[in-house]
Amino acid sequence: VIPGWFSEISSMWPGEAHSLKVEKILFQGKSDYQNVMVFQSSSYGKVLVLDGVIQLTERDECAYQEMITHLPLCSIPNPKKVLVIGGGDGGVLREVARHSLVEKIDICEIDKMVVDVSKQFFPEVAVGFDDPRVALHIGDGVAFLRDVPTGTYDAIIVDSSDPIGPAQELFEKPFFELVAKALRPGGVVSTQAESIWLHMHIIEGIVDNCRQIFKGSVEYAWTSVPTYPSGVIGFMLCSTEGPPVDFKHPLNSIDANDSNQKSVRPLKFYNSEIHEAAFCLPSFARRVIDSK
Ligand code: AAT
Repeated sequence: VIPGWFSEISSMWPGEAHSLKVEKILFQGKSDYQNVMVFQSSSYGKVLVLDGVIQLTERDECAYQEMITHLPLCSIPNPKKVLVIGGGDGGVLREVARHSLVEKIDICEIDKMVVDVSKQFFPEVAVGFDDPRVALHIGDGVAFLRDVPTGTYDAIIVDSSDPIGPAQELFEKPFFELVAKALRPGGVVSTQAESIWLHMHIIEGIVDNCRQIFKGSVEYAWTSVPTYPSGVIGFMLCSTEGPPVDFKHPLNSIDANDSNQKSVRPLKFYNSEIHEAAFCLPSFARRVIDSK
């Protein structure tokens, strides 16, 4: 450990640890679920850390939040009801809110401290909570889904932490079954699905489960996030049986209906070209995913 630097050390990426220089620690607390820390870094702005793992930095959060949201929402004609699981920083809400056809946005985050700390230290991310369509539920995503009536949502976005800690169940088969049940026919889900460089075994398991459960499309996409382990992170995109969904060819252009969001910054990362490119996989990953 280098004094004055934060190093992200975890058994999920043994033998490597990305480091950021710390200017100042701004918050440290322990919630019922995890250790919560915010620090000012010298090169990536403020950083939110849960149990020693980076959840977002001001500089590169766009690459994750915009992609996990617009990949699913730009792939269906008129998303109206959207559920976010996790995502207590509000960044995914900010992105969902750009879609003017959306009428209702539920969010189920397990840890109220994440929400409070984000509102205090990350106003440009937590701005997502200000949208009048948003309803916040504090609780476990699995328990929340059990009570959702069949076919409620057009889209579900699972912005979850890694499968060590409170998010473990969000990577397991029973959770994906609940997600499928909560979606309307032809509804879509997008989930945080780890790194092709580090977690091919986890991805293989997710793909296997999803092919059994989602009878529409099942695809893996990825993006570049310099402060996430290995610098990349992926998403599982699936649709339920019903009107077919072609994730690789977006049919909604977000840029067109973005203009009514004057208070929110313009898109930094997402566009239709990068949407299509996100589904191109290196051969080693393509082989594993197609073999499932
Ligand atoms: N948008 C920032 C990126 C995240 S945040 C993940 C969120 O999921 C956290 O706020 C965490 O409290 C919440 N969470 C964890 N488990 C559950 C659960 N069971 N139900 C509801 N919310 C949950 C993800 C960063 C990925 C990091 C990659 N290394």
